[in-house]
Amino acid sequence: MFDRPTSTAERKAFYERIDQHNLAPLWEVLAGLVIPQPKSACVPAHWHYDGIRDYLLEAGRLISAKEAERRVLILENPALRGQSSITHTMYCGLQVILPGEVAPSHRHTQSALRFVIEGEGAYTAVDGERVTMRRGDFIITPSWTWHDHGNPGIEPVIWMDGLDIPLIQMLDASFAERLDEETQPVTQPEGDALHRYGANMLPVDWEPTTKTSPVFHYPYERSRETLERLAKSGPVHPARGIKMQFINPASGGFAMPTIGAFIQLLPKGFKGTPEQVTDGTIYNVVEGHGRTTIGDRTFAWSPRDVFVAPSWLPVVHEADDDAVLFSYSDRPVQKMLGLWRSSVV
Ligand code: GTQ
Repeated sequence: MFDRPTSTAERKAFYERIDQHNLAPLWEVLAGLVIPQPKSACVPAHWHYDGIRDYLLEAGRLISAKEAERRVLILENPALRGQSSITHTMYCGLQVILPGEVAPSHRHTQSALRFVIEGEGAYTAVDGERVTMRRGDFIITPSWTWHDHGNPGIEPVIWMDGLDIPLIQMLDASFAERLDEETQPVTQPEGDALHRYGANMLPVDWEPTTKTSPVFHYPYERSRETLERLAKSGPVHPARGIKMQFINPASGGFAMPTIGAFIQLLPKGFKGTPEQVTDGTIYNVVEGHGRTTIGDRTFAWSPRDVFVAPSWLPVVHEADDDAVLFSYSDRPVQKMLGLWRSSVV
């Protein structure tokens, strides 16, 4: 869109002189800075769960959850190696906790989500309340909330961690601290927040004090039933199937201000139309088999796989059987700033 001016010996000499003063000419770089449409440095990528699971269990023999603080293998975008990023704003990891282990209590300004992939019997505690993690459950640990994980059960439990680590890093706004005790005291019975705030009612005198959802557990059982019913009654969106976003019941907005999370059902035989969105999106397959084409790459996925679609590359989903995809992105940030765009209206 913007043309780069021709270079002359005189101009080059000028650039060299000003370079010593930490100055640079905009007209030499403008075309690469203000581009007509997003061109992400991130690339589409797909991780087969079967391939990662063995490494996770191997990590389980190599280091304890306590020593590691969090025993996680980070899924790095192949174009962003070494940056602990799956997109420019989002982090993704798979965390494993073995029977009897505790991942100690801490809090940080980074917001986190957990999406449970395998195993039962572990819990995450958020600000005094424990939630038992079940496959497909979506759990949030909002910015600056105390959280620890434990596994009193009998099998390894594995989940996906989605955090806004790269975004917070870009803003230089990271604060973190550890609790003196390994596990935080339990002050509420299990399920309290979900009943108190998540039943389409709010306590009559309750006012929000944070920008995050007072509900921190979104059980799969509920979201799955909703998808099932909506798939029967339709309409099915041509690109998205039946797609819902997890909300903060106190605001109607996203559950956390920096990370948006979604769940969608693609009915058996679904062949989607392309959609481009400005939020690079991380997907986790909950159920079913299918394919997603992202730009010029096609990934054939199975349950528990993770794949990532960078900003603005056309995404096309196809499902062989009824398929459910969980996904997350920085959409709330983009929407709040008036930047989010989709090619589909
Ligand atoms: O569980 O608190 O994957 O603090 C990375 C950083 C998980 C966590 C991660 C974290 C956590």
